[in-house]
This record gives sequence, structure tokens and C-alpha cells, in this order.
Amino acid sequence: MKETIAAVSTAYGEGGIGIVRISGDAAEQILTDIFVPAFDVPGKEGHKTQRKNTVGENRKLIYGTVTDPKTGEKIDEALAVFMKGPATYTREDIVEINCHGSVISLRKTLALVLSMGARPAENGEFTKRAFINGRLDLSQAEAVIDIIKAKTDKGFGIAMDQLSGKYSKEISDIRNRIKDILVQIAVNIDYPDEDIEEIMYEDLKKSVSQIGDMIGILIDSANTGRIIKEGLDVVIVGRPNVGKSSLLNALLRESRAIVTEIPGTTRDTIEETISLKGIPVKITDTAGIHYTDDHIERIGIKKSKSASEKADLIIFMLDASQRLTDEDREIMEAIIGKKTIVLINKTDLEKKLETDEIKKTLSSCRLIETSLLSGEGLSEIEEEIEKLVYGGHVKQQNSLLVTNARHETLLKEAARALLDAEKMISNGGALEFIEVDIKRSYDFLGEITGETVSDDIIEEVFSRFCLGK
Ligand SMILES: Nc1nc2c(ncn2[C@@H]2O[C@H](COP(=O)(O)OP(=O)(O)OP(=O)(O)O)[C@@H](O)[C@H]2O)c(=O)[nH]1
Ligand SMILES: [Mg+2]
Repeated sequence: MKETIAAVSTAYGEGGIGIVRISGDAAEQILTDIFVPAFDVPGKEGHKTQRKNTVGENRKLIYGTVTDPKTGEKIDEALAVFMKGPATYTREDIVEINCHGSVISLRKTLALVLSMGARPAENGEFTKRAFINGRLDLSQAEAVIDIIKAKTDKGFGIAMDQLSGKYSKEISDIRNRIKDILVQIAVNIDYPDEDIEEIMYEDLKKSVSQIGDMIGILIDSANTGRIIKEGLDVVIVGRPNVGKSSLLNALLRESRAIVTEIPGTTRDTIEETISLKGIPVKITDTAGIHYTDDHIERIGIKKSKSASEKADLIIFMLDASQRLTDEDREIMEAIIGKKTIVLINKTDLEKKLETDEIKKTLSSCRLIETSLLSGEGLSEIEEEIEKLVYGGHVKQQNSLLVTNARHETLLKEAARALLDAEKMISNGGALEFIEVDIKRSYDFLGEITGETVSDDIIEEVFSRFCLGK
């Protein structure tokens, strides 16, 4: 018999309710032992009804008190439900006790449950049981972590899709195609003289390359997927007074950073996270980069430079009302080759800035004109950031995005194995060798859904969960 596990499944802290969850064969017995139902349930207008609360009735929420059977101590007033397996999250019997959301009540209730024979659940153990008992595949289980940790609506939506099995289906569709090829190959190896359709190497190559393309599309989506999950790191750089802090405030739509007409206002980096069209974006405002003897300012400038080195995207700001300075040029040189949006700000003033040199040096970068005083150009910046995240492709409502680094690695391995197979086919290699490579690809994909995964990986995946999930 499997051990019965228990944990507090809600976040610790003050809350309206908090839930202790129990899963396993002993769940029902434990509930019966520690829960005293209220026999009279108040009905309409305070009349007592005759309905009796029965502990252990399947899927019925009962009202009563969590009570220590040894001492008779009443721990908390609560609602409890027993859910008979296998139609449950873990496919085992589950009990949930809704206590008051008090750390004391939850701790005491859990301690009581544990004293009755359950053991503390490990991180992610409920979901792990759901996986082991076949309710979820591994990628669906991983989606549960992503749902809990989602930072934006979009990240949440992708994780929900993954949980629903949409993503697993795509992977198993690809796997089935590979399986068809493997069957064909096996038949040809086993019955070379029989009257079975010879595998034409040309056809074989075509099918393998088609599958490779399908995997390639998923791999291509991983960059976007990762950003939507983990966020885009944007750093605003420029010399003093060009309007960097004004831009941070405008994007945040609040006056977060101090803005003054005095150059050198911002001395330290300031970080804030926003949701930009569903994409979590971490924006860093930096100290204006210029030559200075001021010790504190120099430290700030050093920080600006190191922040921009790590950034996914740089917004390089210039002042439209002034000619290009050597300081501007120095910054420009430093960011060549990085993903950059050039922002020509203060276009409400008389224009003195010549853009030819900028366009030449940062030739692949988009130039946007703004006046943060009037808010002009702001939506263009937001659109450009969104476009960069989606890699310039038109985002499709229903296209799958790979958001999980483990999956990305496996997809790449699978694609590589197929490429090896293709090479082998081109060289007219033996079917046995081709089969090995194609089978490797099949197994890598199986690791995504957990069909061919090792115990170590399973341990690792679930260790990333929080307690009680
Ligand atoms: N006319 C005009 N003034 C602007 C515009 N954007 C910002 N400013 C003004 O420019 C000055 C400097 O703005 P900040 O946002 O503090 O500039 P900064 O780049 O953060 O400056 P440091 O922190 O000193 O590096 C302030 O007086 C702003 O009001 C604009 O589009 N047009
Ligand atoms: Mg500033």
C-alpha cells in the first residue's frame, strides 16, 4: 500500500481559508478520526434542518470541527470533503480540509493529520502521483508549475494549453509519424525477401526531413516562449538628460523615477517589471553615461554598462534637439551588434540631430521618434518590443510555443538525430543504422511527455514544484 501524504496546499500567511490536502488510502480514515461534523446545519432564517453531515460521503462538503480525538481539543471550524479515487487529482482518495487561513490553524491541523498516520508530502508529490498514476503526462505536470508561476495572462494561457494536452498531442503526433517510419524499416529489415514494398530511400529521406521541419517549428518558437515565461530584460541607455527616466515612467504609467532638467539625476539603476501586451518586461533605467569625475556617478555609469551587456534589448536614447556628441558616439559603439531600438526623443523641440551617422552605425536597428512630453511614439515602442519578441513573425493565436528549457533541449536532440538519419540515408547507409538514429529521435521526444524518461529526470522535474502541489 502506498503511503498517505498530506500538506498545506495553500500559501502560508493570512487568508480567508487555507487548505490541508491528504492523498492516499488512509485519507478517509484520517478524516473520520479527526473531523466532528456539525449535526444541525443552520438552514433558512436560522431554522435547524434535519440534514445530517456524514463524514466520508463522496464529494460532499461537510461542515464541522477539526478535533483531536485524543484530547478532544477543537482546533478549527472547517469544511471538509472526501473525494473517492480514481476520479481525483492524484487518482487516489483525497481529502481536503478547508480551515481558516491562519498559519496556526493550518499548522495544527496538519500536525494532527500527520499524527494519524500520514506523512508530509514532498514538493510536487501530489502532482507526481497524478503523473505516476497516469492522469497527466510529464509535460502536463510541468505545465502545472508554469500555471502557478505565470507572470502574465499570456504565460498563463500557454501553460493552460500545455496542461490541456494540446502540446502533448503535437509531440505524440510527431512521434507517431516517426513510429510509422520505424515500423516500415523494421519490416524491411526482417523480411527483406518478402513481397513487401521496398522502402525507397528518397521517400524515406523526404519523410524524415518533413518531421525534422515540424520539430524545427517548435524549436523556433522556444525563444519567444522563454521570453513570455521568464520575461524580457530591457535596458534604457543614453547620456544624461535625454529622457531615460521619463521613458521608464511613461512605460510604467506612473512616476517612479525622479525626472529633472538637471543632467545626472539618475545615479543608480532602477528596475521595474511591467506587462507589455502580455509579455513580462523588466525595464531598467540607468545613470546617464558620460565623462565625469564624480565618484558616485562613475559607479552608476559602470552599473549602466554592465546592465546593458546582459540585456535582451537595449533602448538607446538620443536628444533630437541636440547634435550628436562624442558621448553618444561612445555609447553607440558599445552597443553595436546588440538588439537595439534607437529612440530619438524630444521631437517637440527644434530638431538639430542628424540621423545619418546613427543609421550607418546601427544599420539594423529601428529608429523611433518620440516626445515623451506629449506621449508621442510611446505605442510605437511597445509595438516594436512586441514584434521583437515574436521574432517578426505574425503571431498566430493558436500556434504552440515551447516555453520549457528541458523540452527545447530534447527537441534539439531529436532534430539532430533526424539529421544524422538523413545523412545516413543520403550516403545509402544500411537500414539498421538509419533505424538507430530515427529511434533515438523517437526516444528524445518521448522524454518530453515522460514515456521514455528516467527516474532522475522525474525527480528533478518535481523537485521544482512548491510544497502542497
Ligand atoms: N521637451 C521635452 N523634454 C523632455 C522630453 N522627455 C524628457 N524631457 C525632459 O528632459 C529632462 C530630463 O529627463 P529625464 O527623464 O530625467 O532624463 P534622464 O535621461 O533620465 O537623465 P539622467 O537621469 O540625468 O541621466 C526633464 O526635464 C524632462 O522633463 C521630451 O520628449 N521633450
Ligand atoms: Mg534619469
